[in-house]
Amino acid sequence: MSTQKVKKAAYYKIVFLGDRETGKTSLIRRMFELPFSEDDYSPTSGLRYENLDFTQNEKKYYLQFCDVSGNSIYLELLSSILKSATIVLLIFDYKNEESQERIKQLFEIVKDNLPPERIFIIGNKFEKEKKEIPKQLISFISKNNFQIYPISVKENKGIQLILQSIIKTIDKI
Ligand SMILES: Nc1nc2c(ncn2[C@@H]2O[C@H](COP(=O)(O)OP(=O)(O)OP(=O)(O)O)[C@@H](O)[C@H]2O)c(=O)[nH]1
Ligand SMILES: [Mg+2]
Repeated sequence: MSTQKVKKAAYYKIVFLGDRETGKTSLIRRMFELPFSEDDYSPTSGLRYENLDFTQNEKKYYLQFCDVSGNSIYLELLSSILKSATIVLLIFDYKNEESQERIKQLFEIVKDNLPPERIFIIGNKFEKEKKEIPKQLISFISKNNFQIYPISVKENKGIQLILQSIIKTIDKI
């Protein structure tokens, strides 16, 4: 009797972090091409994992999205969540200064686990904003040489660029 071993593909873990209501779950839903809904906010409790498999240029990518509640009680879990992370998305809300302060705190934890090129700074709810770096973040962005990805999950803007940057980063691993 012969047994055939099927090699399981490795998933790259992409962690979504940010304050409550910054739009992490909505962003993941968009990446799955699910419709956006502005009215029914239901906070994520703890962690949720969603796997996204797709093919680009005949190459298969297996992504495991880890959607982390923005409630700060879950911060204790962060170091274990980050252990096997490939990329971390730090998400803030252009309309909410507290959420901008929060990504600076999160970065202090994330930077011990990942190099800067694996940390993406995402500004959501970029709708009628001017194309400026929020003043809370000016020195943080320049000190660390980051770029901001301005997106609007609502208007479906900027999301493809994030996916392309995830792929580019994975291709270099
Ligand atoms: N105007 C606007 N609202 C958005 C956008 N993205 C998300 N929202 C709204 O913001 C609220 C919070 O969205 P969620 O995706 O649940 O936020 P979250 O970051 O997952 O929140 P937690 O799970 O509590 O951490 C919802 O009412 C969304 O409809 C956006 O691009 N523009
Ligand atoms: Mg959520």
